[in-house]
Amino acid sequence: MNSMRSVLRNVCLTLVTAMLVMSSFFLGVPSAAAETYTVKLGADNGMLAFQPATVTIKPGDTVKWVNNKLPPHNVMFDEKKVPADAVAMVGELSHAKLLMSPGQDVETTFPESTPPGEYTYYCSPHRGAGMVGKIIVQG
Ligand SMILES: [Cu+2]
Repeated sequence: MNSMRSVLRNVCLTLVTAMLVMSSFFLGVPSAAAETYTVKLGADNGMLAFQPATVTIKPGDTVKWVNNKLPPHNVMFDEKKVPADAVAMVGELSHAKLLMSPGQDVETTFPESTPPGEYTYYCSPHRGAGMVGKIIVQG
């Protein structure tokens, strides 16, 4: 009888330990998985535009720009059109190198510390033609 009790106690302890380990594992996983959004450089219809022109993301997400029509293009965040506390990040968010061939891509992962707000960017060769896009980072 005693040995039966101690076996039961051991089983209970093992179960409780397992549940604690599992719950701490689940707590460590971020609530929402990071996502990747794709933006085309040069619209399918041949317009000098980012497609889509506006993308809404959360900190931790990634934006991937894929060279499409009418290259060369690049991705330059405008330090005058990002949140004031994000001006120092403009360099690391941007991709100054021109993408020459269709299918080439660059991507930016917005760090968890990215201040929420609107981030306007442009393509250097086509800024005058209105090739401007926007990333909205949610809080
Ligand atoms: Cu361009």
